[in-house]
Amino acid sequence: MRALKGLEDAISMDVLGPARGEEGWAFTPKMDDYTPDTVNGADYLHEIYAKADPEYDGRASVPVLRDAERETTVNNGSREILRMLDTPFDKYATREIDLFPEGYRAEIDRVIDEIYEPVNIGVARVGFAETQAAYDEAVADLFDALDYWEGVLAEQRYLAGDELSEADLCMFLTLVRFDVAYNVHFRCSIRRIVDYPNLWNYLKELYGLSGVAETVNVDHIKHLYHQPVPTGIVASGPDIDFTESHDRDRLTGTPPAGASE
Ligand SMILES: N[C@@H](CCC(=O)N[C@@H](CS)C(=O)NCC(=O)O)C(=O)O
Repeated sequence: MRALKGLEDAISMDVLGPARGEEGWAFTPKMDDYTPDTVNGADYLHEIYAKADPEYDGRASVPVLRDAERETTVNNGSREILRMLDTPFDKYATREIDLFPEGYRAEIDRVIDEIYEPVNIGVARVGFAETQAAYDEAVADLFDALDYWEGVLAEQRYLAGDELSEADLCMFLTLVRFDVAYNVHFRCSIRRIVDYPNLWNYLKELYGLSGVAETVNVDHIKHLYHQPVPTGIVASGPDIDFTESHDRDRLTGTPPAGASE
């Protein structure tokens, strides 16, 4: 959202390292393309939560949106942050893109709700299943949902209709990690996204939108998801080329002008 709207100058971004030790997420600026905490100079994410609320003893999760001037956290919910960047931050956007367009709003929220459990959370339900029965149920639910959206995307360019929306970004985040992480490490292995003609072409179209490719770091994805393996070995494959051409122009609808230059 930050890249699509051209909000990079309004909102800086720090990137935590992949490993979570005893103190949770850490800033590891000496490792490849991870950054220091440029706002508070913290070593650990939990320090940032404590700064906003010294009594806080819950999980310190990412993403977290911070207010650098007031030195506090604003929100740590990905869905709400996505909406904030799209609407209240719109006045700072340098690209004219509305991913919550009038006329589609109810449908966008319905789709975001519909994909959240089986797809966005579904991959983790599969990956963290502790019994065969729990795994079997979770993996079936995940692939039922992917099969369903494969059918929708055969007829429709985007998840909520002819217009690119926040729902597509929610789906993108799971799809772009799927083959390189969830399929390998979380045993989401019935099919890969490249095996679904429509989901794969849809994923390539989203990846190709202006600014999006720069937000995807496959090494970061792999190091995050593969690192619980006791040896610390990161799998080298699969070799996925998100930059191959896609076939989505066969359907009605085009991405917003600012996103497809
Ligand atoms: N409600 C949050 C959940 C975020 C979340 O679970 N993030 C994971 C990484 S994708 C995390 O930070 N986990 C660390 C932990 O649970 O300790 C959201 O959807 O934004």
